[in-house]
Amino acid sequence: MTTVPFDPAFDRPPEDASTPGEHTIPADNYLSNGHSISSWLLTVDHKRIGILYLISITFFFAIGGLAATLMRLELATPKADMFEPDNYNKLFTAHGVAMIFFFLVPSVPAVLGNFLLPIMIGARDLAFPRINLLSWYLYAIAGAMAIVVFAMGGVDTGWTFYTPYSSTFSNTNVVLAICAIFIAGFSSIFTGLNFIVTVHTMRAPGMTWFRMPLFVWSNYATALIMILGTPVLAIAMLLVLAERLAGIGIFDPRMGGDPVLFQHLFWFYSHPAVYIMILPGFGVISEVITAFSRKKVFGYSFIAFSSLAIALIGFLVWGHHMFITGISTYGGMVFSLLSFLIAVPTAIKIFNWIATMYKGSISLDTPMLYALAFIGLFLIGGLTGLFLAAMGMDIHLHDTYFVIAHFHYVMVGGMVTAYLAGIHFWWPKMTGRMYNDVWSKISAVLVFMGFNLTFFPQFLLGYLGMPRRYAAYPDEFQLLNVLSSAGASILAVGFALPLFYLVKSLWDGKVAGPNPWGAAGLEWQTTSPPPTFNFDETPIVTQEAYAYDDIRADKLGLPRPENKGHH
Ligand code: HEM
Ligand SMILES: [Cu+2]
Repeated sequence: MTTVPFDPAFDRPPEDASTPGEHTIPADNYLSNGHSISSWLLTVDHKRIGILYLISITFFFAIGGLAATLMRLELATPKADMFEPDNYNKLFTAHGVAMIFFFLVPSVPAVLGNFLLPIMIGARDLAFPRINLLSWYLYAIAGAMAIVVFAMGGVDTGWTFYTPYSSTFSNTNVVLAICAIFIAGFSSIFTGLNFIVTVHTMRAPGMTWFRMPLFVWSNYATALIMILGTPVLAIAMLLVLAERLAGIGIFDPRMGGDPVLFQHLFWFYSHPAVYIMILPGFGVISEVITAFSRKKVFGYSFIAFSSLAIALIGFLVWGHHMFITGISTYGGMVFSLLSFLIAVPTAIKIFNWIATMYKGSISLDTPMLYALAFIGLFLIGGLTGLFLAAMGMDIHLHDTYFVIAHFHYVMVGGMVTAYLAGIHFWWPKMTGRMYNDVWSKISAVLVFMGFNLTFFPQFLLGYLGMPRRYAAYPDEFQLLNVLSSAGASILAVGFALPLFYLVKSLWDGKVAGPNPWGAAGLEWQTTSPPPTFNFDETPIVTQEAYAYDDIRADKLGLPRPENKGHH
């Protein structure tokens, strides 16, 4: 491979790109195309639907965040002094339901995936624009039902709805909550379907499978899980309804049922679903790391195939949530081994991102700060998953704060951080404007510090034996709990800040121009914000993804380095 000399003009984002006056917002763009309420609520433009999701999931993030704040306040002292234990149960259920089903599952796919996937493959829209709108309406109806449930006093089963409590004993509004989750599930099935058909049928000329950006690959793998896994959740939920309303004896042992059956069905969806809640984040990180290292991604096909491998193996490990339910020791061993196996494709990704940065020309803009935070935090989350996957260890740690810390490191340290990386990376594309650089960096640092202070002590608490889901605890756990609550306040500030400077940028942000980061990828070749049909002419793709060496060579008037990768 010929080498191309380092060029500072290329290797740093062009300073002038965001100078006012250099660029203007294009008169014809998807935002200027209609300002009435109905032009939004009846839109079939994937970009507008992405924005509808952005607003609605932010709302649920705030609700889930409010519940979390109240929990951390309660846990600042050992006694249950703010909430009765049963109200505390409702609080963590509201937190889990809002965050998982109404924020994290739709976050990257429904907002960034909707907005970017068609543009990244050079398409005018998703394959089924009306079904895309239907997905959002299903989400909105389900969300409204969830709000009604919370307003009517909430549910106390936990987000996992374990039987026989949910099917027989709980006195709260389980029926409506389950209906809400059932409907939200269909929203996600339709989104997955749309992504799969779009990737198969709508790629621009020259956009071969192995030229697709890794963000598209990861959303494709996610879509597979959405359409294969979510129906199982829907059925499990229907069975709980049937049991609750008609008492037909699926989960109740008195009628020949088996309560553990529910856990099998629930985790058969919900373990793969944790990959719905991380794979799209992996995609964001692949894009951000390459763009801010100015280097072609290392091991493109390994990253692409590892997403598919994770989607596949993810369906084989659900039993690691059930080691203490009395499954057979041999069953447990198999689930344990398979869970170790899934760490392999995950580790491949981390290795490849680090190799991508190696000898890259790195610039520490806000999206990159979030991406670097992601790598560190997700690594801790993933590795502690292996502790839990070791059966003997899990018997000690199951249902303790160690588990809470593990999944928050992957879900918040991982996916939420990736979501923020993505929002900060593509915000100029979505809105045409840059946000405040200083404030965004401050918020990235606050999120990182606040996050670690909140959740690291929870590993220790769990190891020391503090169980999850209680409003009160013995005095000796107070110090670590106070640290955690203090961290949560910092984290809350870190999460609230973007709301202000991002919204403010809509009025006074510098005009971004088509490609403020100097990044590769079709989305940077159209205007910011893009026109309604994304491109004035259908793009013809002649290069691999992330051809930073080619871009640099073109810029310096040198011959392009020979491509040794895919075609
Ligand atoms: C490296 C791969 C991973 C392994 C081996 C792993 C392993 C485990 C194990 C064994 C448990 C059960 C602990 C227990 O209840 O005793 C668990 C819980 C959990 N993990 Fe992971 N995990 C991994 C990655 C992830 C990812 C990527 C996510 C989400 C993005 C995630 C989210 C969760 C959640 C939500 C729970 C607990 C659910 C609950 O009981 O409420 N994990 N993990
Ligand atoms: Cu799992």
